[in-house]
Amino acid sequence: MSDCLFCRMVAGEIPADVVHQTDRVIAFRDINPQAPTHVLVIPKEHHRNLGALATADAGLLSEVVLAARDVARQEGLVDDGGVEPGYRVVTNTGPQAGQSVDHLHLHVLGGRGLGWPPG
Ligand code: DGP
Repeated sequence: MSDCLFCRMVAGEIPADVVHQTDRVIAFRDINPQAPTHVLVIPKEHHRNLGALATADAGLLSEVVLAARDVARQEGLVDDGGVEPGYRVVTNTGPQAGQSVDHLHLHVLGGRGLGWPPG
């Protein structure tokens, strides 16, 4: 979609600090980080949100989740046994949840203590 910010980043029209990518998934640092690690993981193909992608292509959803795990591992947030220090994966859906870009993105957050519940 030509009017989608993240599609334009995928196309290379807007610069991105890319930390990881596969054929179908790309991960880049958030422009306004909320933690020492704050990376956005997205499918390169446009899907509006989590439910839309799950309906359209469950295999691609799995690739996005695995990329989030790979980013966390790369950032030193998880060891191979899946223990400390940990990380959080969040995806906002809809305006009340704070979704500001209508292209599915998983926020991968870590590197500090994260409170619960989120605001
Ligand atoms: P959300 O509010 O959940 O839809 O998250 C959108 C995120 O996208 C937000 O944390 C800020 C980030 N963001 C917005 N514009 C840009 C940009 O141009 N570059 C990067 N790297 N991140 C952006």
